[in-house]
Amino acid sequence: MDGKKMAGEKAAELVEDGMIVGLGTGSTVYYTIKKLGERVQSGLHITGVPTSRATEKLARECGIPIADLNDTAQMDVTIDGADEVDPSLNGIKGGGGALLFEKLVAKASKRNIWVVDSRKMVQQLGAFPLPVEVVPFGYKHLMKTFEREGLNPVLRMKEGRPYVTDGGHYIVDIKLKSPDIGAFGAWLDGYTGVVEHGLFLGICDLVVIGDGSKVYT
Ligand code: ABF
Repeated sequence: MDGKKMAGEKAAELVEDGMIVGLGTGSTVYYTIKKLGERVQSGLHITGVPTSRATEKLARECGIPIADLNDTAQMDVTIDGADEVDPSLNGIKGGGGALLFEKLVAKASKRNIWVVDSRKMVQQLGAFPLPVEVVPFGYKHLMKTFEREGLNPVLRMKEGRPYVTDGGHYIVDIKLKSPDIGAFGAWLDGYTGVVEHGLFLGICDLVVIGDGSKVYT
């Protein structure tokens, strides 16, 4: 069986009646949302807070009641995907382009669960390029700075144009060079024009890993 499907469906079992659930973005949490939709059809009462337009569309198609983050004080649990996860449960997210809204929902959640297939588990973050969400105005100046730092910045494109996030920003993928990921994240946070980055540090509480034959947590 597909490890993504295993992990996604297993995490859906952790949702209890009456919960407010942050709904992540991507092809693994897709299975979580589908399974939650089935449970809603069988009588589960939850409210979903989506992290992207794509997830909102999927959740509505699955019959999951939706609320906006601004109308929600706190999520009981948020279930999301990730691109890389290290042994400390720090991760890189944003390969799907939803990192800003994902981090906003995650930081407003009592508990964060990531669903991944086993290939996402790494000893050290950085093989996956780090997504950095930037303001389009003057982004070329920021890219020049990243180039000077040897970070190999690449503007994310879609259909021949710069990819535009749900928040209206661009994404620049860079090389995570520093072994001190905390300091690197703080350095990025300090740059005018950087809206958010895909280092999710100290956020994840539990990873559900599907390896095709079984699920690990
Ligand atoms: C999303 O899930 C993104 O942050 C991350 O890039 C993606 C992983 O996608 P998938 O589950 O499709 O591999 O949260």
